[in-house]
Amino acid sequence: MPHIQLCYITIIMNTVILKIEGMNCQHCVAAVTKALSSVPGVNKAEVDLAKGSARVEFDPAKTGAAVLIAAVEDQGYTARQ
Ligand SMILES: [Cu+2]
Repeated sequence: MPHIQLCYITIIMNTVILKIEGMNCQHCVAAVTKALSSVPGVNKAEVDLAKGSARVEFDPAKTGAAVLIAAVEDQGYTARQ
């Protein structure tokens, strides 16, 4: 019988909702989504124009809310948790 060892790597994702001010069209949504998605450790970023918010799923070992906020503010928008 072959011995098969399975190795499970568990990554626990955190989710944060950011309030974003300054978005007024789909171009803004695309810019914010791209900025958030480019942060190392971000798994998923969903930006909602109507609500003025972003839901970001990230690996807390690699990044955090402050980094995400900085990435959004780099694009000229205001973000807070
Ligand atoms: Cu815009």
